[in-house]
Amino acid sequence: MNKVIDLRSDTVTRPTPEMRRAMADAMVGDDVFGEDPTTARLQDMAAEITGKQSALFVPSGTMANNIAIHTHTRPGDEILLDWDAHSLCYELGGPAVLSGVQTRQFHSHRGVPNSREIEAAIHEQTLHSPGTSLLVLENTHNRAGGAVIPLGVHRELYEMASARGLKVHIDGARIFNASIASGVPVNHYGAQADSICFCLSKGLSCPAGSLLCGTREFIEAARRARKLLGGGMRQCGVLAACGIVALESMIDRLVEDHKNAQDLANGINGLPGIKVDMQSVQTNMVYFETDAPAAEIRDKLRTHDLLCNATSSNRIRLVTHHDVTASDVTTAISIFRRVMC
Ligand code: TLP
Repeated sequence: MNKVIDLRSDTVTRPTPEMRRAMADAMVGDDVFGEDPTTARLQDMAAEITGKQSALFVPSGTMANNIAIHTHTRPGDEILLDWDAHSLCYELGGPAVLSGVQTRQFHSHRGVPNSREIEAAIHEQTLHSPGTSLLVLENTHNRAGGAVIPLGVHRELYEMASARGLKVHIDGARIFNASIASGVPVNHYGAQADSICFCLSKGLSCPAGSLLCGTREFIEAARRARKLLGGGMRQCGVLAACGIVALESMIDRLVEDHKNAQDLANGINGLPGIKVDMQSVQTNMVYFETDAPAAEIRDKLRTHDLLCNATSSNRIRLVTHHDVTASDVTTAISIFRRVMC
């Protein structure tokens, strides 16, 4: 039987044998009472790695973003985010539904926003306009091809936003990919935001969980928001144990995923009906434009046991991850040749 090569997302990664052992051995308690030692340890590690005072374990990246938005804003505020932000495109209107805020969008170039454009979009609160209270950034930027926002851009945006009284939240679902690709330690990104979250359940291969990091005061408020959203978990040390393994041993290997993505992009770019924007291939994602309908190509690839994601009518996303080897990439390229040529 052929191995199914699943390039739909790095979320499909399964826990490693070491994670499964750590789950079995984890010391646990009731984390809603603050009594789960394994979760407490993971949170301490997350705070340290992001350079923040405190951290909170939450079930998903979506919840981390929504808790951050809820905690930084008041209903009726306006928040600024990229037209292609995950929070805007894939979170079911969470900012409006859960926090009562309205969004204003800005464009970015390969995921990199322009500080002047963002500043021009800020509103002071008046009798007529809602005040802008939060800027949400995403690094790496998913719909921009997994592109990395340079640290200097974060610095400029944070200085500008802080001077204008805005908070800044970084959706760092894949901040470790950004860090490995750029050589910038995660705490340097963390220093350029009021809050930052990251996911354990993507390239780091955990079954579930994200960490939201910020000041002690922010995290205390975020804990209440987590409870409100039903995200308080009880003996979640079994999940946190995987997170500890991930932070200790799964970060450096992301370089392999990045190399595999480069090889994959090089291998398929220029095949009939496929165009990859090579400059956007910076981490573990390959997005490409298709001449034929993307869904048609996706369905053909599936018949060869190659899974991918059609993200629009003529765009497909491939994501490399722990469960995809270099030899899977070679196989994937030959399947593409068979289907496209
Ligand atoms: N992204 C998923 C899908 O929802 C698109 C994926 O397969 O890439 N921020 C970013 C930048 C993300 O890419 C994701 C997940 C999230 C937040 C949400 O994380 P989860 O799925 O844990 O809620």
